[in-house]
Amino acid sequence: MTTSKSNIQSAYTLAKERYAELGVDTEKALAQLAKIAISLHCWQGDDVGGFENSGGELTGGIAATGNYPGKARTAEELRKDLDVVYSLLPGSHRLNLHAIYLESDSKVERNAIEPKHFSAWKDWAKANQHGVDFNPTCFSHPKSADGFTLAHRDEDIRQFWVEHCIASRKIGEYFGKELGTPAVTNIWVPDGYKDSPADRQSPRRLLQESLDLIIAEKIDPRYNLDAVEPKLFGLGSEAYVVGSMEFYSAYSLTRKILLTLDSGHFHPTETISDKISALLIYHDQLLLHVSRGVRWDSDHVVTFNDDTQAIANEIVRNNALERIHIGLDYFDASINRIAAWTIAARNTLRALLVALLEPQAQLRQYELDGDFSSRLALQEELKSMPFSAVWDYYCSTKNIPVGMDFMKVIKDYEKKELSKRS
Ligand code: RNT
Ligand code: ZN
Repeated sequence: MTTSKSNIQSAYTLAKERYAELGVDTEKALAQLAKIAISLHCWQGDDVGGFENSGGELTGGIAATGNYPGKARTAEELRKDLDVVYSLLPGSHRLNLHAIYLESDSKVERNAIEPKHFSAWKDWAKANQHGVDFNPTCFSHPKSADGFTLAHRDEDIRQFWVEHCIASRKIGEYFGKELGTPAVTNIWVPDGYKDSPADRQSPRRLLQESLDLIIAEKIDPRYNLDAVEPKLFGLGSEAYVVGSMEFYSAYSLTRKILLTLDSGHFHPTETISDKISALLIYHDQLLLHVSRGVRWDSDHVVTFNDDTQAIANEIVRNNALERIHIGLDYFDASINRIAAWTIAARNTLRALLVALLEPQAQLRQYELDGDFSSRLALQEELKSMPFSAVWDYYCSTKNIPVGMDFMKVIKDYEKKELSKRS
């Protein structure tokens, strides 16, 4: 089934000419693509379990369904799995870590986490040239059991989570310093109500107060960038989420921090792609959690669909590759977890490539001329341009498996490694 090198090369030569006819330089597009780092979310590898060894279940209104065998049980296994994923992706990519992925011989409270608990991650990231991003874990914990954390009415509980988030920013700073690339530390809290609250504003005021305490200490943006992530609803917070889009949009803008857009966090027909151009007028930088919402779930594996393409198009059309941090966020336990990571990351990169191959000048000219028929015609023609020949060539030049070949590597690894895990 393997595609021969010469077929890849000749398909590319033809594709290059087809794109050149449209005024698109495929080599330039590939050079730009090679510079993009996607941040892989560590939590796909073990169903958002983490290594606190508390045996606690996943809470916070998110859920990983499925019981596919072979999930990582230790940080070492998770790193091993990630190595396989990175080996199947062209380019050099980042890792997005959650606080519960710390390593320690004894129990460490969330508000007492320190850089030293992440030194093995740092060594591995350094050795493999991965930048690292970070997240406080404000869920799956007794102090979040009633669904509230930073917006809790109890001051002690709020304070606990404030301390956890401050500690997390310091870990972000540590990674940034050690690795020479800033960590984006993203705060997402589950706080919300299943049913209609009597008072929608007080929790939001508390959240604002807590966040202000968290970001009070300035950290050099060369090392750490702060981000906040809104959401519309979760399991058990269907009627009300404290950290809504309006709340965080205004918060992040007034505090000059990053806003995170998760594609699964809006109304089912609402897309994040259309928000990008508007937000970039006001925000220096954004963080994306590329995901796929399906009915009640906001975290399915990213496919190569219209939504993913529209997100990639907007990043490229707004010339924002330097201003938008691209992370993935989903958790699927029903298929091989390494395949879940790889398929979605490859899809995201492929969508970015298609975006980079767009004849922007021509499309804009049609628009300025009021020739919307040609604009539509070209947009539709582009959908069947031979971008896959460019993608295959790109993978092949980077010595990355082409086509379904990456699944062979995953199947082998499953047999050799994953099947031995209970
Ligand atoms: C939850 C948010 C958040 C989490 C991770 C695990 O709805 O999307 O980003 O998925 O922090
Ligand atoms: Zn998210």
